[in-house]
Amino acid sequence: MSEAVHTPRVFSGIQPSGNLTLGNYLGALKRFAEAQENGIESIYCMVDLHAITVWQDPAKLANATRELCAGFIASGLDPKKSILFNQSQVPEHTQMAWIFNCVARMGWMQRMTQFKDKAGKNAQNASLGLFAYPALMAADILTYHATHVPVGEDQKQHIELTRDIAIKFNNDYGVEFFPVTAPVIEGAATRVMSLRDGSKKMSKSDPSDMSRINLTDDADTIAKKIRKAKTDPEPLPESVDGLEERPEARNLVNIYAALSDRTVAQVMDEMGGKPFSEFKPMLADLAVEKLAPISSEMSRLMQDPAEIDRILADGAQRARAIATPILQETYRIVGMVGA
Ligand code: AQP
Repeated sequence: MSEAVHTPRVFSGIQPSGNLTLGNYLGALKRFAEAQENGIESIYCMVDLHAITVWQDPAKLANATRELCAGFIASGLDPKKSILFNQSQVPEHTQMAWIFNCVARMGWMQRMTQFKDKAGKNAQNASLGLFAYPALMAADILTYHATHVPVGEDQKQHIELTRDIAIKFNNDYGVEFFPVTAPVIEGAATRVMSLRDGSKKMSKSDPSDMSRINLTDDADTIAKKIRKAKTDPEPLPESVDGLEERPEARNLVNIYAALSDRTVAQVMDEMGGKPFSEFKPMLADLAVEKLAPISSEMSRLMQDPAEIDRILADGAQRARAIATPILQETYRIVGMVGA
């Protein structure tokens, strides 16, 4: 299967499963906005159907979906240049997901670390949807023949599964239909870690609010969370190598680098040797400077939910115009009468 036959197209999604975090911003939203001017058609989805793989309060889910859309726009995504919509308004995703449920193998799904992490010790009680999640994610991507998927490091395994599904479908049916999608994992903060535990990723659903910075946090809260972030007692090392065995220090330096659009080496040239009592306030100031305008733009946009709904409906219509013929052709390849 040659990727060259497919026109470049970007797809990525975010779950409306809580407040957007600094991890979502640096690992996803900021990079989406930066890529906007590259001329490649880009489709961004609020994946509400993924969110309900774990329990979501219905009223909160609707609000989180609108807030996520506001977060995309406040981060710099222009809904005229990119397609922004929520997944449940485009039924082709779930239709395609069923086909992929029949392509993916149980053994592949059982290897997914995100399922193991989220299901925890009580896997028997996890939803079937949580287990099937990666097949729906493959459908999200491949229903648009997307060639590039910008994501954080945590999603790499799911993109590899998407590639396996595309390759198996193409082989099974003797076609060259689905592209073999490439993950795009770039930048200094592709894996932002929890502020309380440098071995865990920063996550919307972490029970501790102190573990993350939310895009809606005010300046005082951001400063407090950074001040209280877990670190070791040593000052910052003199060079990048010295960060190796120090996950919490490395995390804060990565965040500083990503927020200031510099490399980790450049940050270390300036900050190397500083104690945390000096570095943390500088990081807090930078985080407030970069996040406060996003947060206030999000609250402004949230004052007009009808306008957000209109943007999502318009995006869904444009998304369907791409998805419908690809699903139809998939059905035809599989042998569905009437397709
Ligand atoms: N900590 C992170 N560092 C870098 N990138 C991250 N992303 C998420 N957390 C980090 C990236 O954000 C995009 C959307 O992720 P998602 O919300 O769809 O799913 P997730 O990875 O499961 O994110 P959360 O915050 O951990 O949500 P919950 O807690 O609901 O599961 C993806 O590109 C992801 O890589």
